[in-house]
Amino acid sequence: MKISNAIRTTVSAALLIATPTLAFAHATLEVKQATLKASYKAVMRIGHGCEGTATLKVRIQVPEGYINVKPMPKAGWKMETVVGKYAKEYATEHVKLTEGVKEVIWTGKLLDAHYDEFVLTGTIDGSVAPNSTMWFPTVQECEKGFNRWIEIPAAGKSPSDYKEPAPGLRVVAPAN
Ligand SMILES: [Cu+2]
Repeated sequence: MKISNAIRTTVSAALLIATPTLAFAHATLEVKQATLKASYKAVMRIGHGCEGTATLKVRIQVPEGYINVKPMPKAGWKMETVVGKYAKEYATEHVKLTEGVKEVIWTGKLLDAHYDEFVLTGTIDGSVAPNSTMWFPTVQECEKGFNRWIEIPAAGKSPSDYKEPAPGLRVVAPAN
């Protein structure tokens, strides 16, 4: 009895340790919650390459409502942005924005054995629905193959139900 309990405890402890590691392995956002009408720094964590090969390109799609986005350049990586029209006009404190960065592409090399982060800053517009999730579809192009982190969970499902879930950001209303 005592032994089996000890084993069970060990197994649960191992699971507790293993779970964050697994989540960490995909392309994931470091901070998974943001506040409406506030700035948000998106740190995309790339935990591994594709089938053991190095990542040569990382493409991050910027969700609608994440406005005034500026990507952070990375030493050793070429960075490109795709600028396009927003679905609507956003009124910020200073200007009205009708277009902005919709996608960021970094080209370089990240070995499968290594880890790196790709960073954007911007603002979560006040028109985004509170308690909704904004998705940041992310694609890794590697020496061999791709990882397409673009699966958006259907109603009632969670990202962990999918093999290549899109990184998600929970948006909440500001505290009163
Ligand atoms: Cu993974």
